[in-house]
Amino acid sequence: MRAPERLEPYTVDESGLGHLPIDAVALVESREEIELVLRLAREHRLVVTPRGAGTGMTGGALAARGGLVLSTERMIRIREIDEDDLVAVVEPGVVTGVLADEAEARGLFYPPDPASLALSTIGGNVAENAGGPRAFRYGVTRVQMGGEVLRVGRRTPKGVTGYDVTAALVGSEGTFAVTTEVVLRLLPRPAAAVAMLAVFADVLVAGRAVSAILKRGAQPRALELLDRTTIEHLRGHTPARLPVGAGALLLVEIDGDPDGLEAQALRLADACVQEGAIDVVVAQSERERRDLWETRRRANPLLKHAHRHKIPEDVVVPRSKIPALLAEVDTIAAEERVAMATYGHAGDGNLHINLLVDEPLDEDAALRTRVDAAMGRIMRATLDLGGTLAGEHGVGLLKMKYLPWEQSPPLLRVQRELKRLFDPDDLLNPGKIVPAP
Ligand code: S2G
Ligand code: ZN
Repeated sequence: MRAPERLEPYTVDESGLGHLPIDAVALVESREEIELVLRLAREHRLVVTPRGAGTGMTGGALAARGGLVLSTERMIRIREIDEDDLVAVVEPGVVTGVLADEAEARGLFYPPDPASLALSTIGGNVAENAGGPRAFRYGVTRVQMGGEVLRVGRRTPKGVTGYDVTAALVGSEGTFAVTTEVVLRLLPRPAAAVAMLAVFADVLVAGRAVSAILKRGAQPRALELLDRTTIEHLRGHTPARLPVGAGALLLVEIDGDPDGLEAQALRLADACVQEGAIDVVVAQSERERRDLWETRRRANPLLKHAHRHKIPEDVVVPRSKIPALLAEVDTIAAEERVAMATYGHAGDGNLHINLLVDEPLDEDAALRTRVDAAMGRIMRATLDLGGTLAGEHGVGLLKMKYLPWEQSPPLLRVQRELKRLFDPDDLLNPGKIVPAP
């Protein structure tokens, strides 16, 4: 497909990096077509960028060097759901939420739940290692550049045969190979789940409460933090009614057998109050619970809609360091005069610090300098607190220049060698993740 107006949607993603031009798009429908495209691309030295739904946040699906976008959006078959072995076999274009619903309809559970699950695809989730660590991935089938098929992983619950090549491929952001089939582990669907909103006057108190709640023995399946700026962007645009004047919210969810759950929820609510919550609102129905998650999932799109630029950070710190990071973010926002909204997966220590800019960045050099300085200070603060620079959005283009801040030259060299091994001609999604030496 080459008509410019039809190419346009494939030149942009959710990173805020803008439109990166391409020459054509291939809408592949089978592994054989992927093999053919990659073989021809290698013969004609054509650069290829694999793409799922383009919901990535760091430019992984953007064409850094033009060429062909290989879209798997038409590969949407759920090949198998094995209810005995708790395994699903899907094509890469299957939408995350569709698989989750299919599993749930069978009394099973596919845990990963990126906020964009209504749009994101399994192939993209695997490429970015998104969707949280709760999903156990058995293995992926990928096609390397040049069309050689590599079947890695296994269907059994356990196996350590040979090097863990699956681990190298999952999260390789489409730079090592193209996924043609994914084998995923499913879990039995928990009998019930209870979600609650703990309301705090101040985000630092909420930040401190995260590790305190977990230290009390609660094992929530999700523990999200939203700061005041995020809450005010959500207010009025979401199904759940948000408490007026909240300085921060913790969205906490537990699951398990119905009988023990109520007592567990009461203990959890009590722990939140002990740790400074001024109120705790427990969802009274499945509908209210789903509304809370729909509300949380709208943080990214609503913030993006409200500002000309929303630059999404995705850093991770030890949970005990969340308050220190939040305090540092406040200082950086004030000193660099850049508005910020912070929300995210506090239970994993993973916070999305979003820089919010309303003037055109490419027309104001002083503003660009302040924004770059703010981003750099956030990265530096994260590393100084013993953290890491990407929790689930990957590195792509957006974070590439910061990778050497966190990783040593030998480690960067190993990753360049791995890239050369899988893609010797540097034609598959080149110019991503590891900066040139
Ligand atoms: C979130 C946004 C990415 C997505 O809201 O947790 O990771 O999946 C961010 O929309
Ligand atoms: Zn996230």
